Amino acid sequence: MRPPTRRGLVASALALAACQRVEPASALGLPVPLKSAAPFPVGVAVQAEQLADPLLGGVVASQFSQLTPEWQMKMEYIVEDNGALRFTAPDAIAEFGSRHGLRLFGHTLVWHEQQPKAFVDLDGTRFRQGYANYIGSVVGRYRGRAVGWDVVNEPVAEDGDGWRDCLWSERLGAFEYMRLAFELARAADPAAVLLLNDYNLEYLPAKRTTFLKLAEALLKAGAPLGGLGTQTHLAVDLQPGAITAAIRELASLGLPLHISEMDVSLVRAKGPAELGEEGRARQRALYAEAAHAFITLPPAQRFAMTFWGLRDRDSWLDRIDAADEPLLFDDSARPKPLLATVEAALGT
Ligand code: 9MR
Repeated sequence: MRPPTRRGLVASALALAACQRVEPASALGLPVPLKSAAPFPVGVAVQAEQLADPLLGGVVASQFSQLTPEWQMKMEYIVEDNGALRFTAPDAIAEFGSRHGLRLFGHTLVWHEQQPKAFVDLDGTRFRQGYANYIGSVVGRYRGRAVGWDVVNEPVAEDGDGWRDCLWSERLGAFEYMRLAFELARAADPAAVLLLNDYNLEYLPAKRTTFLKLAEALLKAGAPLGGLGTQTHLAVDLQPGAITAAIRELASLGLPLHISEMDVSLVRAKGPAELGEEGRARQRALYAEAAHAFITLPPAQRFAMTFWGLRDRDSWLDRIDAADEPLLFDDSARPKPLLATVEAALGT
């Protein structure tokens, strides 16, 4: 769960958001905006307090066309210990998106890692009712504003041997908790695109196969599954061609795809530390391969390509190892050469 210190930061940042303004892209010395270079939505993971900062808000509004709340639309933020729901930060993110013409993408309704106390304490019927209330309330609140949702996040076991056990599967059934989540989300917002999202799909072909079989089973059961999310958290030792193979295979069901959380770690590679020029060259190549694989999909299958944070210092990877530089913008929110690499791979 989130340490209280970070939660505490949000309230003061949100107060700032009320008088927020954004800097024009030209004032930041930015190249062609990324969102103009891509013929599909380009997303970024954000936190409300970042958007309240004029510099960061300006870069986000000028470069991107879609927002994913990095953690403030998860149960860890929304569900209070007494079961009350709070929406201050996600509302601020949604409001920023409306004001600046960016799409909002909801992340994430049901995730094995998030098991709030308020749910653990509920017994049988009340658990199911609480589940329905949660999904209905959250999706319903952003009805007409969120273009889509990660309905179930990371359901597949790493070795591809079935699905993960979690509070939701134990109380509602291993398949039923997922099917039901899609049904409830559809009832709360008939227009939102509802996705199944998972990670390591380019590293682990067996996991990918199980993920696709799960998607097929959901469709067969009548679940309103509208797209597949492949998180694309990479390290620079990923073999060339692996992303392309994954994207092609995931596209084989014909559903829209979301590269939903892309970053490329320099330091998580399994070999020796890759902070040198060779690691950076591999990082550029992986970003280029992902952009190229995505743009060569049929247009109707390009839901969006989302980067998991703006600045390197914002990244979850930097909290693990501050030497990492996984994103497209440096610690001062200046575009790195990687941004031009991505734009070149998109054909601009
Ligand atoms: O980057 C997110 C980090 O700030 C949060 O503390 C964490 C828990 O909410 O989630 C991180 O994002 C994860 C995403 O929601 C699901 N895929 C893996 C991401 C990185 O851990």
